[in-house]
Amino acid sequence: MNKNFKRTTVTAALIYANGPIHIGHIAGCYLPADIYVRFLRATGQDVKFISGTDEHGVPITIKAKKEGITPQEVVDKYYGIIKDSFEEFGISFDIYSRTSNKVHHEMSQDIFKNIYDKGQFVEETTEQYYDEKNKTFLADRYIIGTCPKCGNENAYGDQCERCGTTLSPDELINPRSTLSGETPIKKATKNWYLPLDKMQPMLEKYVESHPEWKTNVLGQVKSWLNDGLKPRAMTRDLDWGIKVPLPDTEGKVMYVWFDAPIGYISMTKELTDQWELYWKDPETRLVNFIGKDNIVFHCLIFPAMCMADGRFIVADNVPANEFMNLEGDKISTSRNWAVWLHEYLREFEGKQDILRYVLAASAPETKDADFTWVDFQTRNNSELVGIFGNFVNRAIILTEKNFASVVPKQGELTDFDRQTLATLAEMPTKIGDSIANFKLREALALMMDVARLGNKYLADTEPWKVIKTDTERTATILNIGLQIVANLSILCEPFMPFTAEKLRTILNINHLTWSDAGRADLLVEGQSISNIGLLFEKVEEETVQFQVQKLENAKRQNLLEGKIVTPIKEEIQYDDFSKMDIRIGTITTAEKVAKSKKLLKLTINDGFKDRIILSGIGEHFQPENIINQQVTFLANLAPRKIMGMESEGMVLMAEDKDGSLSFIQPDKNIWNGAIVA
Ligand code: B3M
Ligand code: ZN
Repeated sequence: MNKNFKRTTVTAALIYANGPIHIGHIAGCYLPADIYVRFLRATGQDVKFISGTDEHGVPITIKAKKEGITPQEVVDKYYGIIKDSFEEFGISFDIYSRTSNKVHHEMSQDIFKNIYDKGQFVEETTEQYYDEKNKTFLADRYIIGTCPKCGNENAYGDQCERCGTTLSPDELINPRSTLSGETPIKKATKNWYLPLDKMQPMLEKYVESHPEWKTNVLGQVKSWLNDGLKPRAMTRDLDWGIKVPLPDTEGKVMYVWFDAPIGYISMTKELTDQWELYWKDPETRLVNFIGKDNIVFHCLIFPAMCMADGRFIVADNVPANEFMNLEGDKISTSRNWAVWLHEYLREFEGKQDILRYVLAASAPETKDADFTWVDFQTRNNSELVGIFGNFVNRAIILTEKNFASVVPKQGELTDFDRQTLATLAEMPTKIGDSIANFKLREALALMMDVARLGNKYLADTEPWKVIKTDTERTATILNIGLQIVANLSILCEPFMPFTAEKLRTILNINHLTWSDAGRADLLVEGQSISNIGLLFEKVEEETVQFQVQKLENAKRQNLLEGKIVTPIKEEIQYDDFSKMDIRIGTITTAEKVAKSKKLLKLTINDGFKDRIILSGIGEHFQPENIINQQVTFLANLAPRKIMGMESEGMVLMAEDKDGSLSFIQPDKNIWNGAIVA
């Protein structure tokens, strides 16, 4: 970045409005973007922070089908949930809008039309899969078939979720429509393509002019370029999306990845009359924050669109993060393996900054990272409570106790004071440089070093001891301590805005900017401060347990939903079956077998006598709970000796998906000895 820019347009990915936000989205894209923007604002730069929901595309129609509601209802529902949770979490967008708005439709059609009029699209007629019953072309996700790589019979037209292979619908063996279940036919359709193959030299030049991009970003982009770009259709045969502004295009809409990035522009237009400055002036710097799955769209396809259109600037940087996993496992919406932001905000009211801190501290900047609840607890308890909170609290309490909550006078400085303040003075630039280079973990660690510096300063100067002999010196020490707190209120703001706000309330300040940071005269002598209680509280063991349990429940639920029914055994004849004598009996006694966890000794009234059956159900039932239950048992199984006791038959059980056992019982009480046939 050797150019001097006048202003910055920062965008954060337009997430599909088909589900709520989880920590993976936040750590990957929205929190880094917010930290960056808050820093730019604090340094007085002209910046607009744009985001919203992506409300088109197959992900929306699939969700609608699943929930049995219309696509419009889907996007209305999730737009609200997403917008509210971002706001409560302190993601400071200048606008959070949606691609269903009129201005967006108009802008997308204008850009499409312009590219078309300039002759930049290539028209091509191809054969696509068509569902005759539903009279519709099938998007990749609506076609399933057998994966040519692994044999999974339910692979999608774009990807096999079992082996991860990227597919095209033509590669599927035995393709079927998910709408009708029928085999689709091939039908000719015309679409408009962006000739990325022809644009490759231009795109290569663009990418080469940005050697400063993150390695993970450049890696992906270069691998696409090495493979050779192919023309990509910018229209689709679908009914949900933005109408193609050309004659005779009934039933066609824009490809969702054509209109979605245009959303950044249209939302800026919604925000301000000055929008053209933020999109057309070459002295504007465009930065797109995204997750790694959106890299090619932002680094190649969207720039190609802008180049074909000719009116807009292209990204100067695309600081994409890798993925955040959860407790060692990939975050998955469909498996409910996630920490949902709206749930966090409900369960941890007023504690946005803990999650902001933990996610920023462990963000997947260069490689995938892992969120665990234990780590959440540790970082809170030992870093936020133990370092940051502890320092601020000590400075405030000591001032309250010894100087009636008034900033005391800064007298003569010692060498140690000067040394501490010199270190402090260097920090704002260091932190700022790290943020400007998208090294947010590093920046956050440096910010915490300021709190550490404060802690060490108090520990070394021991004002609680000095006060007994030297009030003047204590005044100087606490003045310096409070100046460090004031510095923290500026430096922590990009990361922990709620904490910064509390610090400003405590110190009664509200006018400081980044350029003030580093100074030791931010608070004036005699200014009063207020003690508003602890800045951070410990996260207790129960809280962690509760969250871990929630995830365990999700895992169990998945098991239930995902378990595959065991194949039917080999065929038998009626005679094979009729050899078995299956009866109904009643359990009259039940007791645990000594030295065995699994075995219960059951007495069963079989209509003739009491028979003993040893059954391996001890881990599933308490003996006292099963007395008088009627059960089904195999009566003519040859007696077997188990742990020295004879077992006369076998109680029949059914195992549920989660491994729990169930007796096979008649639906009314019937006579013991009844034959099951
Ligand atoms: N909606 C994909 C996603 O939600 C897509 C991003 C668009 S950014 C312009 O991850
Ligand atoms: Zn496969």
